[in-house]
Amino acid sequence: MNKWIIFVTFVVMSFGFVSGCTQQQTPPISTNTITIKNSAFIPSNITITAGQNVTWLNEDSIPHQVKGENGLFLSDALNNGQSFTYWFNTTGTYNYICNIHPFMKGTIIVK
Ligand SMILES: [Cu+2]
Repeated sequence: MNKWIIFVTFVVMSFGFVSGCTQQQTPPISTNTITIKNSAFIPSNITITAGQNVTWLNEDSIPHQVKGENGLFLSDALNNGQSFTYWFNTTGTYNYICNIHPFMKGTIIVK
């Protein structure tokens, strides 16, 4: 009986350990980072290779929200220190803005 309880406890703990690991997945490795600072995307124009991703990192003191042209992608409102990553698998020119401050503009060229 005691062995059975120990076994069940072990299984439950193992399961908790595994699910704990899956919840602590590290963010995907970013190949290209655009910093948001002083209400601007830096750099505002970048060229990447198809299949790469872009991460926008908000280092500004106010929230920003990245929005692709034609609604291709839309981040949450990013507070300071938060980031958004999008994969570009198809070549083309992608314009985007900040949904909160539409005067903030950028372009990603995917080759
Ligand atoms: Cu903004």
